[in-house]
Amino acid sequence: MFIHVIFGKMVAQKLEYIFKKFEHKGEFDSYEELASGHINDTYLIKTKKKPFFVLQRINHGVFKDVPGLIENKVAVSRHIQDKLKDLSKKKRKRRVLAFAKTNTGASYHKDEEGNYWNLMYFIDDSVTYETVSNEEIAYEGGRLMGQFLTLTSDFDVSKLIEVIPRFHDMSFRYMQFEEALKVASEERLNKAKEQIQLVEDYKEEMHIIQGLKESGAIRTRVTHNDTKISNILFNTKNKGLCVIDTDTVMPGIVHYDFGDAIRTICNTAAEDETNLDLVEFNVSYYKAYTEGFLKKMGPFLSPLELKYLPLGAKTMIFIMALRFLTDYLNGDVYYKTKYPEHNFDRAKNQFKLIKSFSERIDILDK
Ligand code: GN1
Ligand code: MG
Repeated sequence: MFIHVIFGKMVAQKLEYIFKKFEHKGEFDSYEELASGHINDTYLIKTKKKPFFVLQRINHGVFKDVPGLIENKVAVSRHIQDKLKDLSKKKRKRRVLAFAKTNTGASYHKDEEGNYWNLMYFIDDSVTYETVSNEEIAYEGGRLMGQFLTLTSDFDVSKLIEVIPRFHDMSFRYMQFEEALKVASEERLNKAKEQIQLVEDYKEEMHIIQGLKESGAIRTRVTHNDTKISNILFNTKNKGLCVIDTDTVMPGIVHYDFGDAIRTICNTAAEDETNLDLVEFNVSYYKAYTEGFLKKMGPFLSPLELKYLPLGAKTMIFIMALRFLTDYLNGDVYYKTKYPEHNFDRAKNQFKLIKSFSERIDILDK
């Protein structure tokens, strides 16, 4: 208990110190850790008088070019802000992330230990979900993600750096998996036998979209690349408000943005639920999300892009299963984990979801 209090105070002091490096009118009051991410450290900074802020330490072990990452997301936010200029200032502030500058005019602060920080304005009266409980939320999630992609569709994609090269590249993820097989402990290899076999079983089908991308048949766009449900802010009436966590905004294909949202919205349980009987693919949420998504994004898609959206969803679930499994085999070096088998549980969960998806969705619905 005592240790916790001391630790909490030290963290608060550090956060206050970093917070003061940025230009704003806020006076630090307290902080709360927002612990849902697996990579960065994120804190809600409560001030004596609103607005509140979100302060984030970007994991520079995972993101090799943090200044480039921050330039990407600030530029994309500005682009959206410009597009929304017909809205009142108050409304616009709720629809797109706004980043604070440091006292020296930069978009990030690098501290004495070499950590990178960025500060955003917190969007008040908003909620996020880890799982979806009704079709309206699924529909609104789709509408908002579709809107994000339409608003960024005229942003010059060549201006964005690839924050993590080959992020959703199946051949790359497969190669990492094969490397992990070589270094994994006997114990973990044995435990994961069934899942390792599943990777082999799905391999060919899961490379189809990669092939279409490489041949140029599917175009590269500005994409978000981490469109899980918890990265969509809703207002208190469950209307989609703002897409958050734009760290991985970079060139990509529409299928993975569609797919990652489906992966989380249509899972009847959280991605690390261990009771696999609770993990099912919810088809009515799939339909609702797709309807909302296509309402905005439909006119922007080619027939081929459209045709492969369902396979994109399946592929995205598989990529996550593969990445969680790979990290488990590597000894949990990438994702934050709360207990030793956490990554394995996440992988099993995703494999169960693909199974349920395959039973319920015709991937090339003609
Ligand atoms: C990571 O940290 P977070 O939760 O925003 C990961 C995503 C995964 C997600 C799984 C840079 O995102 O790709 O989909 O976990 N981000 C990175 O929940 O690897
Ligand atoms: Mg993220």
